[in-house]
Amino acid sequence: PPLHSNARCRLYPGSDVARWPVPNEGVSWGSACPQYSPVRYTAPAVSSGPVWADPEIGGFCPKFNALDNAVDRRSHEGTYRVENGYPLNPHGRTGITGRGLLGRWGPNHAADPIITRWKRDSEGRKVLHPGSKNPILQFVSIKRKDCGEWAIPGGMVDPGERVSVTLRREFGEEALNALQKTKEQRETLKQQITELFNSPSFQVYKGYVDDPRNTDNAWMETVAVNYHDASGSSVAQLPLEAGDDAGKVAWVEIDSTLRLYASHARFLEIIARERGAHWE
Ligand code: RP5
Ligand code: MG
Ligand code: MG
Repeated sequence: PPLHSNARCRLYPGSDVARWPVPNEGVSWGSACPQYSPVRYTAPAVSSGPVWADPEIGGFCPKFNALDNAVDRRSHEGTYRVENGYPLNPHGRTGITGRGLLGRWGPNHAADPIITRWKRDSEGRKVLHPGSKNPILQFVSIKRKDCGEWAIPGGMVDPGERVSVTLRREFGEEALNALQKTKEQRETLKQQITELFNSPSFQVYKGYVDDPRNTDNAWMETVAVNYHDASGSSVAQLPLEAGDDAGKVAWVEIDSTLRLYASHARFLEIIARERGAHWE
């Protein structure tokens, strides 16, 4: 994988804290970086102790690289190092220690549902790209409220939650505004998406995410899964409505010019190639 770069963005998201500038040669923990003096930062939203966040390390000794009660502290990338009680980012230095905006020490697990359909003309025929002659895929994209970037409607896996449940729940919350619906409306939405979410899916990626919130001691990991509405008859017909941490939602065409949050564009490239769709 390429060296993480969002995880070395100059200003930490939602703050005016500047990361210590880690040069490419200094990213790996294995390379010497004698001048390295990262800034310690944990956002007030985390240090104030909400239910989704761990306490400070000291009195609190989480079981790293293990299932710690309901909190999964195992990494998709294998065993990570723990130094003086603090877990180390498996992709190297970020210029910040502490947790920043992330609640968990070590891996913070998310799930990314990638819902796709073919672009069709008014007669229902697949539209081919004039250059590549390949059919064009579209995916459900949301505009994140926190940074304004377009992204996959993903979210955090709750303690003990099955990833298959997180995928559905986050799609419902961010792309269908399920949290603002009545119980009856939610039931209907659930029935409408069940068929697609139960149909054969394709696991696109599992592992580290190059997220701007990552620190030396806390980082994002995800499982990204593609659900494809091949006939265009199920989710393709649903009324999209942004909700929760999404400000907007839309079907967006997939191609190599996409600029998305974190490493999300890489996931779409994998899907486009796998499905023989237009990419570049
Ligand atoms: C990214 O952050 C993941 O790929 C996922 O899309 C997202 C989860 O965080 P929140 O949307 O809950 O902020 O790293
Ligand atoms: Mg969410
Ligand atoms: Mg989200």
